[in-house]
Amino acid sequence: MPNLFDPIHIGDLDLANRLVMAPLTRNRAGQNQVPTDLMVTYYEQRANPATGAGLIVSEATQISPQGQGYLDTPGIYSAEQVAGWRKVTDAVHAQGGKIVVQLWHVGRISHTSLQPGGAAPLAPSAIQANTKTFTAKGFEPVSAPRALTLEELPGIVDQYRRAARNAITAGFDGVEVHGANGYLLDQFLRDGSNHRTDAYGGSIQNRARLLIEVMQAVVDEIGAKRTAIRISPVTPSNDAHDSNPQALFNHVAEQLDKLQLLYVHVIEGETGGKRDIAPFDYEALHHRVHAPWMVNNGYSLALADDVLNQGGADLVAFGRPFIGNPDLGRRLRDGVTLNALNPATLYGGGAAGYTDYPAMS
Ligand code: 8OZ
Repeated sequence: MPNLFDPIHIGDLDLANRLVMAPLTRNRAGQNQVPTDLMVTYYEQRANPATGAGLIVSEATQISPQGQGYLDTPGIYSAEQVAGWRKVTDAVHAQGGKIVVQLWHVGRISHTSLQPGGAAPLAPSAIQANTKTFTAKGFEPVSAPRALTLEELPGIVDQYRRAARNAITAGFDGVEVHGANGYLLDQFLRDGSNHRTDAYGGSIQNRARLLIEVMQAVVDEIGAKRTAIRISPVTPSNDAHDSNPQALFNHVAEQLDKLQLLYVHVIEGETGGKRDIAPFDYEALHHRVHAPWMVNNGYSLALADDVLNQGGADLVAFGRPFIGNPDLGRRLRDGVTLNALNPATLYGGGAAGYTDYPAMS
């Protein structure tokens, strides 16, 4: 059975190893939400599979202006943004690396100051989330959202489709649709945030409808071999909650299986927190999906090798450890102490705490 540093073929990609850099929001995009040269350096530092990741998942990237919910996150809906991302993907590929972009619509996790025209954020239902976001004024409660109309939903699907096309133009190896952490697609899935009475609310099938339509549209646009998804069945992030996550995600897994995706990425437990926050049978999902299976959340090298050895996953994503350690792969392989990350420079700022963490000499 494989370990973390064994190669794997997924879709049309040859990955040098199974160590994935998880998506990490760092709030360093430039004017008009365009990726900057500093971001090019940050990804380039982590891209060589001999020292860094076998695959990078980009930070969450909004598919439209309405899809933004935090200050200075990048977009992938304008030509200028696509040109900025092209520099990132060229730099990653020059290092021998691979990179997919995470496509993001925050839904209700936003603030009027970040929305076009100061409008209310969009959501399945007009229910304000009990959480905060990061705006020009610092951490602020998210704004009260308005419910999307039935007529608006095809437009949302189309935003994902166009963003996927832009991702290919920008040189990405594929896309990971952000279906996790209480953002728009997860808001539709869960009965805590979706009180709709139309074909997109009520039953599990109805609540999963938008997610599956988005996945089908992206598959139709760029192909299943370049399309992946991230889900987080039990995370309480961003006020996400559901009365029966096992039944909900068993259904989602069955629907996703039909699409023969590049991979399915699952956050086990509370995003960035406890792995055992709620009982959940992840194997029940894994058994339903034949696509490559990526796991995430609090993995050590030993835990990663265990899950790979036991056939419990094909890929393991590491998030926070990649922030302080551009050469995380080499450090794990050689048993070298990891750099600690500075929490003060996680979200926003410049090179400090971003591109200045040292690699081993
Ligand atoms: C941390 C801060 C802001 C956004 C997620 C995109 O949780 C995020 C995110 C994380 O998926």
